[in-house]
Amino acid sequence: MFEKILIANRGEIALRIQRACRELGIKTVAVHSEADAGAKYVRLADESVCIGPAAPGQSYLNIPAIISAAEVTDAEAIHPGYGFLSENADFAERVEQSGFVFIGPRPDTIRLMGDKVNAKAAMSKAGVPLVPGSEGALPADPAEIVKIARSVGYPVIIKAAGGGGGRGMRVVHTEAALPNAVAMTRAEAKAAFGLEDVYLEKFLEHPRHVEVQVLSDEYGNTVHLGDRDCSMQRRHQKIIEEAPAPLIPERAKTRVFDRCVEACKRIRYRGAGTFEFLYQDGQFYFIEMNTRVQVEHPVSEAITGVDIVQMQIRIAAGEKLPMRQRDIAFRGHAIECRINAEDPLTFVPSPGRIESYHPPGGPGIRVDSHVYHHYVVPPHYDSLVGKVIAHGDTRDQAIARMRSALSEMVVEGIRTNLPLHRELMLDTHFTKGGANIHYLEQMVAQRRKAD
Ligand code: MV4
Repeated sequence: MFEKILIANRGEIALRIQRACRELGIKTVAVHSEADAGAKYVRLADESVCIGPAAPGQSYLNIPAIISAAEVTDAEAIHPGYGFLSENADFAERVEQSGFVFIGPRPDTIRLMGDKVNAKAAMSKAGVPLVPGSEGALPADPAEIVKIARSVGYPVIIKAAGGGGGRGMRVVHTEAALPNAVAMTRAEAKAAFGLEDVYLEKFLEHPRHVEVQVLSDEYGNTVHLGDRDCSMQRRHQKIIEEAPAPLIPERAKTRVFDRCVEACKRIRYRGAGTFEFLYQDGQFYFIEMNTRVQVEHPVSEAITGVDIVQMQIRIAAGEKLPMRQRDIAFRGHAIECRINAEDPLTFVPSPGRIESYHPPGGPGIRVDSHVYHHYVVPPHYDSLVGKVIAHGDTRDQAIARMRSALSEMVVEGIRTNLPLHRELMLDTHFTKGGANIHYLEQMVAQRRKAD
């Protein structure tokens, strides 16, 4: 096992990774920007290194500064967390070339999944179901594109191969609008991702976002930790996630879990990963694979008892997975609410000093947060101030525990979306389960009209 790990991230996930390290007897190095010098995760690390000014480009995205910090502190491995450099294949490659272990998939796997056209081709070969669409990137010939769209049927969606997570997409309802939409998406893709490849899919109008968590070691052992429903989102920012996804037949799930495990074995996947699907009318359709730990990983930990971050570290250290699929028992239901420093009505970020902080507790409640009384939420980064995770024997019990937790929780001095979460835990469309990806945006729009 490693003796020392550098954590190339900030906030709650930096703290989460430290906790996994501590339990494994591994020393930690925090890297931080000037804006995060007083942060809790910096104080709690065994060592810390300031890697640059507040702007992420000069600190948390500064590859030479991070690798230098690993060199001067004698760290053996680097955990990238989520966001920032976590899915940057060039970073993973430079970490390895500098003699450190990157805690994640091999650089070529990250690169493969970064190009959504290649990712889909790889998954299709392994029998993972895809959304109907173009086979590979769209050709240059507009007549050919029209043919493809006709065979798929309108509406279609044009996506940038280098995009993902909602960036670089365009919905097209008519043949007349197609050529211009393709040209625009290509131009944006080239500017934003340096890759002008675009592809076409049937546009699904009311899907749910359901994802599958996997763990894979270097020796061809793979397990899945079931699924998560992340449909409660606004502008591609998830705000509530839960595991398992409610109201989906077990047969459909088992089939898709098996395909994901098979795909990991085929591509010799290493580490933790997430297969993102759209689920509509009883069918799963693969859209993307994430090669990092995700914000919402705690709901899968709650229902399986598996520490996903520890597993990432053990796999990176060359250990074999300590369990087989049959050893993983799924227990109950878990829900996560992301608490953001933002206005609950307008969603405008609300950084500043927390004047009062009381996290909730009690049976089945977990809080992952880096904030504390008088902590100043800096304006330079995402607005996540913490995550409340409620676990229960049933979905109803998890919701009841979440309601209780949210009623106890106090975060004052800044605005937070706590009122929105309290409202959603009482919303019948949420409580009955199975709301689609558009529900939250529609609910917010309704509320605006009512005001
Ligand atoms: C889609 C889709 C409908 N049909 N693809 C957005 C994020 C990216 N991961 C894929 N996205 C979508 N792809 C087809 N063929 C609708 C979305 C989508 C979405 C997906 C998941 C969660 C939230 C979303 C919000 C808007 C659109």
